[in-house]
Amino acid sequence: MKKLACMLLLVCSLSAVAQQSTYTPAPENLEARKKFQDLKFGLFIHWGIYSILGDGEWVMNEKRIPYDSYKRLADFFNPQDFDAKAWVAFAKNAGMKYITITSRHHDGFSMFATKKSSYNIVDATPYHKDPLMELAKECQKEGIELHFYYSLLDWGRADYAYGSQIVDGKPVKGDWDSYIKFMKDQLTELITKYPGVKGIWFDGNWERPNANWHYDEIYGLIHKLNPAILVGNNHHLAPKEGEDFQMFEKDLPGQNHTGFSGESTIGKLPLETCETINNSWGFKITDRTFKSSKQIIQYLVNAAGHNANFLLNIGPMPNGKIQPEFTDTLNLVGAWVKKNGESIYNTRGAIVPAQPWGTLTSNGKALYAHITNAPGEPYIFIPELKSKVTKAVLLGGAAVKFKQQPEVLFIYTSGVVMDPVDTIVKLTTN
Ligand code: FHN
Repeated sequence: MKKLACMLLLVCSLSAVAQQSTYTPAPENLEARKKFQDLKFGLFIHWGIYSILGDGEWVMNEKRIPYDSYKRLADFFNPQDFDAKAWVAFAKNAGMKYITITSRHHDGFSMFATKKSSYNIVDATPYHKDPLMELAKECQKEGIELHFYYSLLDWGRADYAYGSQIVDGKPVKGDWDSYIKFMKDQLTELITKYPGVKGIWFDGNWERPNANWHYDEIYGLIHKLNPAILVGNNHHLAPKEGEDFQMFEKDLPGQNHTGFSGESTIGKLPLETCETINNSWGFKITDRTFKSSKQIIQYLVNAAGHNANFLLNIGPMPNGKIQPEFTDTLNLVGAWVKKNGESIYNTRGAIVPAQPWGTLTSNGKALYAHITNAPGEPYIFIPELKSKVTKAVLLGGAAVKFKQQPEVLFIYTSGVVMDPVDTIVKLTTN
């Protein structure tokens, strides 16, 4: 009897905790979500001391470099050519509206001036400067939004105890409470010291899926410090309480080519998908598998059609420069976005399912049919279209013939010179 009463008490107190952690986004957060969706295109940057080895950000783990040996890289990290102005100009020129940069990756090295660990770019490298502060200031000046990537996983810290078994939500070794506190302290620094931070991008949950990450406290703290900050977590699962956007890695929402996205049921939050410009997140000197401007533009278009932002990753070199192959490609992408931006920025997608010929985006009364695969027939059709179309033109060009039947719209493409990247037909609806 006594046991039953205790259990009931436990159940009641647990549900009280659950209720307390129910998250109601603040009005400024809802506003920030909308703005974030409008931005559509962002630059992801993976940069850390690993770039010295030119073998990606997992090099310590993959090459089994002992932590104490790996740490020596800090001594050689001196990115004299880092120029926040050049990076922000690079993003703007490509048509990107926000930057998400690694503040700390799985190697545990902090790329910012933190008081919570001496293993950071200011204290542990001959560079002695804080690139994230310079970037934050430049982003603010140039109207580019800034998000910080933050790794939950840490290969080196004793309190994280990488490799430890998880029992009752905690690693058996290490000191979980100390690690959670450390993260909260660093996040506080990132949010309170750096101007204009708009989002936190967590990663690494998947390494300890059964751990209690104390997200109620961590997300609660972030929103307490700044209710408008958008929290996202690359856990590859359905969104959790307290998150403000949902991300997909190397997959469009609903796809699962990577095997990561199987449990990522699409929620109601703003969506984002990230992809690499070659095949690496961090700088990899041997990786020449550069995506073409056409592939990148079509990924952006398809992401928008799936109602998602596109976060395109680059891994800058250890000297702080961006390799010329990336600049060349993104110059072309930028020129395309400049010309066709009205069909991407501020739009929403998921209007109809993806079609064999391409996808649709919308903005108010305008619909944009993006024909990225030339149709076999001299027409395309858009099914399930509820609104009445009154006009169809090539974006910035001549009229296009169309016929609307109940819930199906035919757009006739004979005589239309198809663009191998994206033929955009702008439809006006009433
Ligand atoms: O392990 C990381 C990887 O290094 C990179 O940061 C990507 C970016 O989405 N996320 C993890 C893999 O899911």
